[in-house]
Amino acid sequence: MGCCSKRTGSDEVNVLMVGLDGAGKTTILYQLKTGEAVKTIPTIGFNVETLDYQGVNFTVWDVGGQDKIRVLWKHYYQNTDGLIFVVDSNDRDRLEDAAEELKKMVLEKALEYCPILVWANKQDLNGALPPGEITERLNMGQYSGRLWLVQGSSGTTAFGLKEGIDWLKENYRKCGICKVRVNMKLGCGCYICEECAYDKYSDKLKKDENNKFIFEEMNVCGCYNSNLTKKEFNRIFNNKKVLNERKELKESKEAEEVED
Ligand code: G3D
Ligand code: MG
Repeated sequence: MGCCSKRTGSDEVNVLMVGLDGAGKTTILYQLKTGEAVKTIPTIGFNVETLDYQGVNFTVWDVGGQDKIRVLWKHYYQNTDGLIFVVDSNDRDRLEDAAEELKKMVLEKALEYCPILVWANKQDLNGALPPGEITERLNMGQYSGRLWLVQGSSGTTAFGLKEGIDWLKENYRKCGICKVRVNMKLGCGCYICEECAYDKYSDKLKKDENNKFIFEEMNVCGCYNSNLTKKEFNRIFNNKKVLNERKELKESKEAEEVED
């Protein structure tokens, strides 16, 4: 094992579960709970429900029409590893509102590395839209840079709940070095953020004939698994180089302006 840590089942995962009121969050929470009472913490203007379930810490809120208190939620964002959005697949009239609320959460800076699990809930009802249609109505295609899954579920029958949690546990990642959250899995199964990869390994880089960085060693992350693809690291380093060049350009322009 090298610098990158692989996820293990014993890790704690902090998830934020949100959705419009009536989507089924509380029902899901009770469905999951293992005999212990769900702890409800009253706070100013809204309720937060929490539950620890098999190494997953759930924090649950209703969203929608509460923009004024949204600022308070930021206290809870900081340690969030995954975002769960629960949607009532039978409530066609409010799917647009749900899509809007989902987007607000996804765009939160503090949640940018979180995988997004959508529970397309109430699949037990005859009129429920299937997960594929929920995917379209929530316009999930716009989140192409993110890890997301739309999983059919039913809070009342427990259908799809385990699958969703397993997916989240599998898809939340922390950099093996600095522990920031990353959404990139390397071919070897290790995780590392761009910053650490660049800082730690840039001296091992060579440039090819097109002046692009090439990484020469297969076990760049420090593990002994040789499945790592060069393509992945080339992408990181070339992106990083472009970002650095832009930053330098901006700084030199600012310096010029100061001189003027
Ligand atoms: P919320 O916490 O997101 O606001 P709740 O939602 O868990 O309070 O659920 C709202 C209503 O939807 C509840 O019905 C609950 O029983 C129902 N519900 C939740 N999940 C499901 C599901 O998967 N299938 C079906 N059929 N119903 C579900 P009531 O009648 O108590 O308002
Ligand atoms: Mg509730």
